[in-house]
Amino acid sequence: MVDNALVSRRALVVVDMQNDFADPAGSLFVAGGDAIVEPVNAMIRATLESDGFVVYTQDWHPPTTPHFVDDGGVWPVHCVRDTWGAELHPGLEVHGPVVRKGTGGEDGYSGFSMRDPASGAEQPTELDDVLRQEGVTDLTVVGLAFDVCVKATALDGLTNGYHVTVPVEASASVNLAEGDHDRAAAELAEAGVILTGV
Ligand code: VGL
Ligand code: ZN
Repeated sequence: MVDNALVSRRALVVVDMQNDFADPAGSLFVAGGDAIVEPVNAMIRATLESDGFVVYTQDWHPPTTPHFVDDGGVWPVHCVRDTWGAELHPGLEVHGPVVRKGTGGEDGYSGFSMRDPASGAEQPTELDDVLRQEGVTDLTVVGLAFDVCVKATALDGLTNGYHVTVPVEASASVNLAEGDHDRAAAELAEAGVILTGV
């Protein structure tokens, strides 16, 4: 008989590798975002070759939302649903489900949950269900941006009971405020996320 507690399976969670973040012409281009497409692809292939699972998140906003600076938020307009900026980067190899977040105008920093900016109420995305159906126990979180959505997804991964690793070389930070990258790295390490490549 198999003891399920001894069976582990890894998922690669590819966060928000979308034109607005990963293309230099994108509205919220993350410096170095284009340079991680190929390293992320290599990790996607390696994960599938070792029987892991690959899942993608996609920031998917309505045209106006309190997430955007025009409507009281902090971010320039980005990843508006059904636009070029919201599409996954054309160089990204897609071999797994895509989980959208922010679809109802919520902040949606974490791939696991969406938060109403007005009420603070949180509701889950389907990510956790998808991972459990696949028997996933361990997460490697890569993509954009390290100090925003990768961080939030990794922290929620821990909360939801996964072992979480973030390879820093397969990510990049937006650094809205100077020092955000280093603060995010410290916060992740403190919480129990394994950071590699630092
Ligand atoms: C993100 C800022 C706003 C991200 C999403 O994917 O890291 N950053 N929305
Ligand atoms: Zn967003």
